[in-house]
Order: sequence, then C-alpha cells, then structure tokens
Amino acid sequence: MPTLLFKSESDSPQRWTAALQSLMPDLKVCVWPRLDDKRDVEYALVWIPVEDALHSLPNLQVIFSLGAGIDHLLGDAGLPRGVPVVRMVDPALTTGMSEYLLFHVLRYHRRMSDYALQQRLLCWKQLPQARPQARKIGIMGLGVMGTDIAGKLVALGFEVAAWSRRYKEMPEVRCFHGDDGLGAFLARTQILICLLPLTTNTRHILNAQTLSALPAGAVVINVGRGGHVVEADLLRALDSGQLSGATLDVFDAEPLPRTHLFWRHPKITITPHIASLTDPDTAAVHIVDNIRRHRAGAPLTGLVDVGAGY
Ligand code: NDP
Ligand code: OXD
Repeated sequence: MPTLLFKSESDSPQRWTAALQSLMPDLKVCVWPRLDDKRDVEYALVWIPVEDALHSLPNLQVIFSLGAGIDHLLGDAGLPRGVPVVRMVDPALTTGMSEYLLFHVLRYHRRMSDYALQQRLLCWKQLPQARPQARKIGIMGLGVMGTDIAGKLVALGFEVAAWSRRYKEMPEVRCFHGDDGLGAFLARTQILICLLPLTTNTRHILNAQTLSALPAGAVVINVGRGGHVVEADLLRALDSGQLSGATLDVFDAEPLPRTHLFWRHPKITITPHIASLTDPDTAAVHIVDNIRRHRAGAPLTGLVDVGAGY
C-alpha cells in the first residue's frame, strides 16, 4: 500500500485525504505529525514550512508541492535535497488563473476604472472604445498558465505577445525570449501580465528600468510573486504617470501589512493572493496520476528543474 505524508498549515488535511483516497482507495495518507512508521512513507504532499517533517524518511521518493510556484518550497531549509520535487499542475488551477487575468485585462481594456470614477462624479460621458486588435497584451512567462491565457486572449482578438526564457512558438502570439528579447517585448506592451516563477533570474524584474521600457500609460498585472516587483519603483512609475494602473495579487510580505502604501493607492487594485486557488477535488488527480506514473516507472509530470528554480 503506497503511503503519503501530508503537511500543510494552510490546506485542509481532511479534504485532501478524501480527494486522494476517492481516486486511489489503497493510498494511506498520514497527516503530519501523526506517522506510524517513517519507513513506509514514499510520497509527501507539502507546503511551507516543511520543518523537520521530511527529515529521516528513508524511503521518500517524490515530494509534491501544494503550489504551482515553487520558490518558497525550494527556499525552505527543511526540504531534503536530491528527492524529486513535483509542482502543482491542474487544469482547474490554470482555468482559474485565466479567469482572473481575463477579468482584469477586460477591466482595463474597457476602462472600467474610468467609468467607476465618472460614476462617483455623477458624470455621464462615453469614452473612446478601443478594438481588441489595437490592444497589445504582453505575457511574461509562456508556461502552463501563460500559454492558456495567451490562447484565450488571442481568441478574443487581442494582439498578444509573450516572453519566455527559451525560444518558443505559439500560433498568433508574438514570441520573445531571453535577455535580448525583453526590450522589444516591453516596448510594444500596453497591458503587462507577469506569470513568471520567482527565481534568481526573475527576482525584481519589474523595476525602474523595465517599467520605463513600457509605453507611457501601460498597466501591470502581477500574479507571479511579490518578489518580481521593486515596490518603490512601481510606486514611482504609477505616480509619474508612466503606469496608469497596477493589479497586484502577490506581495513580498503576505498578508500585505495594513500600513503598506499599496492599500490606499488610487491606481492600485489589490487582491489577497487569490488569482487561482488550488482545489483538492481537481488537484488530487495530478498527485494520484503521478503516484501511478512513479510506480509504473513512467516520467513524472510537473517535475521541477531545481537548478533552474522552476
Ligand atoms: P511554468 O513553469 O509552466 O512557466 C514558467 C514560464 O516562465 C516559462 O515560460 C518559462 O520559460 C518562463 N521563465 C522562467 N524563467 C524565466 C526567465 N529568466 N526569463 C524569461 N522567462 C522565464 O509556470 P506556471 O505557468 O505554471 O506558473 C507560473 C507562476 O504563476 C508560478 O511560478 C507562480 O509563481 C504563479 N502562480 C500564482 C498563483 C496565484 O494565485 N497568484 C497561482 C498559481 C501560480 P521557458 O518556457 O523558456 O521555460
Ligand atoms: C501557487 C500559488 O503557486 O497559489 O500555486 O501562488
């Protein structure tokens, strides 16, 4: 009988156990710190802090992350090195992200903040309406989630570009890659979506230099990680008018401290890291599928390249 150790302070062990066992009834799920015999544990499903939960599990084969973004887990001192790490990849998580991004892109595209302001002023005024073909969206990160939102924006008629680490092609998406491609990507982007993983190469990528490379009046939607943004540079770009708005779902410090300037900034929309939430009922499919793959000696899906940091 395969045994999985579950440890998370922010996810429900009952919901996860039920979801996993509905798909794999013979899976034994132990919830940290209740463990009968450490030698039985082959799989772990965890979120930070890992603490000493994974230490001295002599037969641990695969560590599953409860998150798609892996930066926190890779940075956790409790993560044993050398054991394969699999991140969360779930079509429902991806769909949730695309819903969030479509909502905010359309909100900016259709100038809903301007109309909200007009309503407060009792002002009845029709503003010019741009065609989607005239709106240039740029997606940083053309991975699982970036590819999905890119396709959905293309389907709506937007002019879409994406920027990735390695060369990529996608129909009707202008693809840029690497340091050399960044300048041209930013120069044409009016609505910038950050869907990058946080790595040593992407930390602080939204800074004074990159924000000033966007066309004046651009907007930024950050759903990657707070560490992608140099907060003071973002505030300066908003206050100078270089940026006309920012939607931020992720922050360096979460929960965002009540005294943080972002909260009350008129050009910032804040959400509490909810762009897409993992649902055990759908996400368990990915875990169970990978356990089956592992037991059959097949390649795992969502395997993290620890060296690359994602
Ligand atoms: P993927 O690993 O599938 O995609 C990552 C993309 O980023 C790839 O296209 C990769 O390029 C690109 N990338 C990585 N490093 C660089 C770099 N140095 N320069 C340029 N491009 C780079 O990740 P997902 O799409 O699944 O998720 C993306 C991120 O979204 C997660 O890491 C997480 O931080 C965030 N997230 C946020 C959530 C929220 O609720 N706010 C929910 C879920 C995820 P290449 O294709 O060449 O490898
Ligand atoms: C994730 C997240 O990475 O929720 O899954 O941010």
